[in-house]
Amino acid sequence: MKLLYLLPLVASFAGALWPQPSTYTSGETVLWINGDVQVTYNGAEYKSHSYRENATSGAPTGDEIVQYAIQKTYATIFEKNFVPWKFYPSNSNFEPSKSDKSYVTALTLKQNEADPDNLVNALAGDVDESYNLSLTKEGEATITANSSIGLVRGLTTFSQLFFKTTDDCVYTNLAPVEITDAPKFSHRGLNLDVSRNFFPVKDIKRTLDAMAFNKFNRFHMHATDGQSWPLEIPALPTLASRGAYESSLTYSPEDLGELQYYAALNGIEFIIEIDMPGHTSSIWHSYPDLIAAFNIQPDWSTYAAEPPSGTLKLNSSDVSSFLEALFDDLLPRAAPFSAYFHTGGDEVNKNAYTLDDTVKSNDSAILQPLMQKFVDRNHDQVRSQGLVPIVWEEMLLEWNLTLGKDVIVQTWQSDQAVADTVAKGYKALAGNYNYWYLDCGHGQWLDFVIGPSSKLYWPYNDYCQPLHNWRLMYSYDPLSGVPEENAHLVIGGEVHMWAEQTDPTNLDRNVWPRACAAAEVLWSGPKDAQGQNRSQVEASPRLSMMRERLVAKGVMAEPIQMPFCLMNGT
Ligand code: CP6
Repeated sequence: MKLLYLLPLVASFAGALWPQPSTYTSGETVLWINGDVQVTYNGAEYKSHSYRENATSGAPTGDEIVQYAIQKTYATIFEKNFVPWKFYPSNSNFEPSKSDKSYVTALTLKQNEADPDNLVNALAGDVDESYNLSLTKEGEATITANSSIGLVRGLTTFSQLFFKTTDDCVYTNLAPVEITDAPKFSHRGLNLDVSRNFFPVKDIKRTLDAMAFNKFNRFHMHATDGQSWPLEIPALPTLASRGAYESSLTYSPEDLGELQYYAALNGIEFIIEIDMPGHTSSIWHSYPDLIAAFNIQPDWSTYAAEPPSGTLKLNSSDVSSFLEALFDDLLPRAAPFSAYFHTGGDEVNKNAYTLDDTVKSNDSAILQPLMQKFVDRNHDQVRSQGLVPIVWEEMLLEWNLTLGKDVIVQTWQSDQAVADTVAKGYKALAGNYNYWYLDCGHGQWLDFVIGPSSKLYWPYNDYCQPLHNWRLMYSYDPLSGVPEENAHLVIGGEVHMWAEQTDPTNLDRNVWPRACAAAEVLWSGPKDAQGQNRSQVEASPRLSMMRERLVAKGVMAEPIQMPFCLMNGT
């Protein structure tokens, strides 16, 4: 037996789990596995899966989530696990001998406690995701956990113990295995902007698959923004029919429900954001009277962070009625799949209100109480559906709003913002844009060309230095600068896929494997078992292995190095 994180690189290829468990010991005994393995789930033999693939109402039960995870573990192990030729010397015969085979005979899943009442909703609280996993040399595998989600996380780890031979047999060479594991942070999220570019349901489902494989547990859908409104709101049908890029590029209630249900099956809470009052110019196409400072050219940047400028008016009863109708429609559909609802609040440019006929001022003394009323109205309605509001950091730190103590503040501009948020007693999400913005990956320059005559240049890339490779993302500490006594208020963080230059053609390679780096920071913690910063040298070959597993699952994660670098002994 050996402690994996103490080993040199070559040996760590053997047990490439991602994210790294809290404690992990393994051996070198080979065990094969096939469909004869007897699976027992809470005392009953598991024969075939029984869960709803999709549901027209409500979230899956804990039992369905585990049954789905068992089936997915089968699929991963028997259909998709990769052949690890990239990790052995060229043309070597690295596969275990097939004479005298021992097998994994039993996989026993035991849940020690009953799930909370509404499991998916309770994901937002403290659903216990810890688990223990053991695999004896004799081939007895056992996963124990306190919740269904814990069993799911354990099954994900279990699937990463196996490899496929070139002739499609499946084995592990790591027995005996002993793992105890629990996440460092309870909120481990990925934010996908589906407004700047549209992402079909199948691309988002693939992203959710890859997220679950990395033990992410929050999908944040940045559902609307200034450039398009893809989210269908049946009570306000013109929002999407006029605001979407094209009539087919929308999420119907059925599409949204399918995504929410799929996320829940994978143990992922689905958080919807309607960003406001800024980032709303796409509403202008259906409700022009609600929007101020729409698409001011050429100096949009006086009024907004991105073209087209435009903001919801700040002192308008028509805006209030509109928001009430919007939330009445959407919140009841959000609530079964999340405890949260994100009301935005980033990058509001005060100058826009000089052109707002209900305000006609950019004076903070006038604007601040109006913004307070605006946010209070929204948050009261969010709470009336049993949801907890999330806001971007500006609402607290720039506008100095008085927020309810339940509100979660999503920071993005600095480490100081995390420290300031928790110093005020609020729960914070981390995700500093200098580290965890996935859009800053490939040297993009955004050249907005708006209309035939105006060539507008937005120096977006200035924010992206240095470019965000996985090592930079891996070096981010969500607790940096946060005093020990406030650390418990940092409930986790999110990586962000802003989609100005990302669409389905490059989604996978823009997100993966860099988001894996954040997943490990959030699950395993920013420090290693010795309290040191995580070693990028240790992580690098392990991340390459994870990347191979993602590719085997059909996720087009980009390579972080060539196979030559991983082939020991070449
Ligand atoms: N869109 C929205 C964006 C950004 C934000 N909100 C953003 C800001 C700066 C950078 C990247 C993205 N594109 N709605 C900020 C939260 Cl560098």
